[in-house]
Amino acid sequence: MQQRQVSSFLVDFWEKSIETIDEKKLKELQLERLNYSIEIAKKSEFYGQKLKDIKKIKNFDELEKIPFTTKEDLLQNNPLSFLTTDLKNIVRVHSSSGTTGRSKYIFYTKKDIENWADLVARCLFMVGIRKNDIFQNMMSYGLFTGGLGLHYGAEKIGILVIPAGVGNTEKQIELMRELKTTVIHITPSYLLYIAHYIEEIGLSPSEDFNLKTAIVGAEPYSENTRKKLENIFKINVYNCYGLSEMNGPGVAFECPYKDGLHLWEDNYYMEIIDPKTGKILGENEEGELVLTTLKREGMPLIRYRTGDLTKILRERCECGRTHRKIMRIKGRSDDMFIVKGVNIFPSQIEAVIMEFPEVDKNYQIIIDRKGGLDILTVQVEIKKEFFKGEINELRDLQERIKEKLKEKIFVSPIVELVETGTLPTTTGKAKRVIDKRRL
Ligand code: DLL
Repeated sequence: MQQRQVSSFLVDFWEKSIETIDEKKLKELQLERLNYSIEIAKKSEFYGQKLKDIKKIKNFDELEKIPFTTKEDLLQNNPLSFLTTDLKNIVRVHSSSGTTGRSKYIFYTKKDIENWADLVARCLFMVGIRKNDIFQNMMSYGLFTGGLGLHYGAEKIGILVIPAGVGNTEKQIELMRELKTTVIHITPSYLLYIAHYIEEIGLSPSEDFNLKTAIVGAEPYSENTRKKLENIFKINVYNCYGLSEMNGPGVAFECPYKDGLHLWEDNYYMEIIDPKTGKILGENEEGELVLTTLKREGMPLIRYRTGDLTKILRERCECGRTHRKIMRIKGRSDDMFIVKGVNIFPSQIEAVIMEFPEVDKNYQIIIDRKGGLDILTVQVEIKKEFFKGEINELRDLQERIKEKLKEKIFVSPIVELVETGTLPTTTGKAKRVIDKRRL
């Protein structure tokens, strides 16, 4: 197929003007938009009272006077109390469920949807996705933002979109082969599962498909998992971060340098805080990401605590984009579990086990308590060829994984090696940790 060129207007829009805006100008723009957000937010019932004494902000330090907005605020208040406009101006709602079982609702005006699609298009364009690509969107369509969010962004570029949705792996593979899909959007756990499925049915992930790019996000995964996926499929895997409260996917995205995610600072003002004290931290200091929407009109959120742990990278990117990068999300502060008094994130365990070539694509973490003692078990799927090998070699592998884990997480786990295909799989967000102490 002949390469169709995007119009020079779009190239200007995504590639030159906004992405590489001069740093000083970006700051001015952010300040102007912060004031816009605060003013417009005051129109909502929720912020009306909260922000009534806040005058025009002249520098970013003054932001500290504004209280954070939390997930609990969204869960406990009437969803409509966040609206800045009449419901008749709202054209879409998405939602995501909170841990308590209640849902957070996010409302969009027509302009909000347009703007979000532009942001997603910017992300896709950045990693070389163009009109002649075939894009299979393997994320759930519906209230979850991963489906429609990427769909509209991809359509903006003019790509052929296959709205495959999540699940039905056999159909996904058929679509990929028949329509010669070049780009997919998928969660890391589902992509690992698909790789396994493809091998099971006797196809080669790297040779029997036309894939060149995977956009992978919606849940934490390690750099080693990315490398594994890139090796299996011989494609580029780019990390995409977002959350419903901030539109959905497309808040931050990796450029071809794959060394952190550019967070679109003309649309979101970011701060990193100490999750315990709320104190603002500097660049290169790890903490909780706090975001303020800068362009959203229907439902602005001011100083929203995402719960996601990361840091702002000090080093500027070689790609030339001025929007600063954040480190791959380490996890959510509420993902962390404590075993024998030690704080552990599932991503730390994943990073260690995925380093071993014998390890296949799935794992599970089980925490239990016996006789007052915490017991951490890591179940790891091992590739068939190794699993069928010598028992002594398996024991040796088990020991090596255990030692490496102990070195990294400071707790000695029980390591159980199981054959590929044994552990439960999911097409949506993976549930890696089963904490039986809480059952
Ligand atoms: O997961 C939006 C999304 C869809 C992002 C598709 C990327 C791709 P929620 O369901 O509201 O929205 O969940 C948001 O998922 O706060 C993070 O904890 C986690 N998350 C999302 N992307 C990543 C990522 C969507 N790339 C929550 N790495 C966020 C790590 C991620 N965690």
